[in-house]
Amino acid sequence: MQSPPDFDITPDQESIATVARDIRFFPTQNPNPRSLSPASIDTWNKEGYLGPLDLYGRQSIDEIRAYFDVLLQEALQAGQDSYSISSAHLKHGRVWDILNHPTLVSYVRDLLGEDVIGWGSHFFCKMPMDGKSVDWHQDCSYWPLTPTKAVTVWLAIDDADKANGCMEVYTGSHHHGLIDFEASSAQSGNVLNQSVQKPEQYGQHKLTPLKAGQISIHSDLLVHGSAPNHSNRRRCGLTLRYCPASVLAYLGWNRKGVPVSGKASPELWPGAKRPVSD
Ligand SMILES: O=C(O)CCC(=O)C(=O)O
Repeated sequence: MQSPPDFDITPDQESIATVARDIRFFPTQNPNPRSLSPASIDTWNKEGYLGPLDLYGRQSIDEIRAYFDVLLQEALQAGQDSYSISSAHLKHGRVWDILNHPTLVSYVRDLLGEDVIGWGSHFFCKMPMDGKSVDWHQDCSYWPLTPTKAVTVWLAIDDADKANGCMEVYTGSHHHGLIDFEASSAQSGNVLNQSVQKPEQYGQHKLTPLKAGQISIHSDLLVHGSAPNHSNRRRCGLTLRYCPASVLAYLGWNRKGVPVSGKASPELWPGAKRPVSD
């Protein structure tokens, strides 16, 4: 079997430009959500962002953090950096289990419908004072998926606040389609490689502090990013990516997908297997 591709932190824009995509926000129509409130669905459609939502209690998130500490040590010892652990659900059974967490999946199902694929998992770990930012961007600009119906769940592994570089979003910016950006480089301190300019013209700025164990959810069209960690506390978040099973993935990205709710056509999403090791 071919090994699944890694989530490319800085993907090849030229490849993505070759595939035809339907890029716009598709509002959720769900009069009877089972886990979110109807008011939250309205907020989602207006703002493209939801949070904070409670997921893990203190003991569970402490255990997940201790587990991540080991993954991070291994990555650092292998010469990689603290942003390098991606497509982790395909390598680490415990990350697979987080991607499949029933409460988390029920929130996502309320937004995306019954048939849902989880296809991404990437730790964004800002070490104390590491100086790195995540410049303003839209996730869909990086992903060869169509139509643009993917969402990210951001799980706080550590407490995240303004001082250690929590996520910041421009609510409402998901209504602007694909927004122009300038290319940027690792030398500029950006973890990714795109920078949307003057984001304030697209929406309302919002800091999104979360306590460890809480989650937020954002649309793949939402402009978001995060400032450097100026504190002596680590700020790690695990991003978990989902889309409806009807979404088409190009460039082999469907091999990362796991049906987490309902059913999926094996032609579109063959269905990755849980890794045997944690
Ligand atoms: O964790 C961060 O600061 C950024 C995460 C992000 O850009 C994303 O979830 O797409």
